[in-house]
Amino acid sequence: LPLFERLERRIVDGERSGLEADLDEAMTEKPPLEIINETLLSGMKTVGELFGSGQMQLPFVLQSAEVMKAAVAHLEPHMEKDDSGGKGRIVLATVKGDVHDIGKNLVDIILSNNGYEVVNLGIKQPITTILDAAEEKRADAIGMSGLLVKSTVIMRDNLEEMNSRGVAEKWPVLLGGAALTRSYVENDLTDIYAGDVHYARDAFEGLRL
Ligand code: B1M
Repeated sequence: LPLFERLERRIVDGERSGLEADLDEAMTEKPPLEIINETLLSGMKTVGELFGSGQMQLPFVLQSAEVMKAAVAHLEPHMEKDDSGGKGRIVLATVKGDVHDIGKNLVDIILSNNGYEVVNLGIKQPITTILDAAEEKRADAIGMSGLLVKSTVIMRDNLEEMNSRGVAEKWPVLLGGAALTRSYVENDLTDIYAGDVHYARDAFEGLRL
């Protein structure tokens, strides 16, 4: 297969050996972020479709996710950087009950490389932990990621909790993840929280917001 098709295939097949060499070659043709956006994410999309339609079993999805993570880790040092952290600080987490973290970690990379300081709490984070960290780190914003439909409900609960704690003035909230839609966030969630709530379709929209 040609290089970029081969790379995409590696994600779908969860094929790790030779990955770094292919990525190095790819970087002679395209910047790392373009490789992620155009090639690797396209592979993950196929994985999602295969899994969703019952043509791929969970252990193979996990393998694909691991190859995706290894690829991003290999590309990350080659990205253009403003890692001053001077633009502001955001606490980032995947919400309670949800283990998906590839998207969240991409958001971390994009923000960190563009002058923001990111406190990445990891996966399955209850709102109390998120708020404690935001308080302790004196964060300027909170970002929540979630890919399960169930996570969209958790986000709603989290915003309710934040509202009842009266923290709306302190923390604007950025929400993202495949199960969310712009209309759900803008129609159903913005009224729950007296502070700003924004939906980001991808990491770049997150950065812009
Ligand atoms: Co899971 N999974 N998974 N999975 N998985 C989905 C989400 C699913 C849609 C697959 C499917 O059925 N087609 C489905 C959810 C269905 C639903 O809720 N209705 C699903 C399921 C069912 C499950 C399990 C329940 C399966 C099981 O156990 N039976 C289980 C859940 C466990 C749990 O969370 N409690 C599970 C487990 C897993 C793996 C562990 C195997 C693995 C995750 C590994 C990992 O993340 N470390 C996995 C994977 C890889 C997927 C799919 C295939 C790919 C997700 C991914 O990484 N995409 C996924 C299919 C899909 O999403 N369509 C699926 C690439 C990533 C870059 O995209 O995270 O959307 P994404 O991020 C994007 C944007 O959304 C945005 O920016 C990114 C791009 O720039 N974004 C933000 C994300 N967060 C943001 C935050 C922001 C801003 C933007 O600001 C804060």
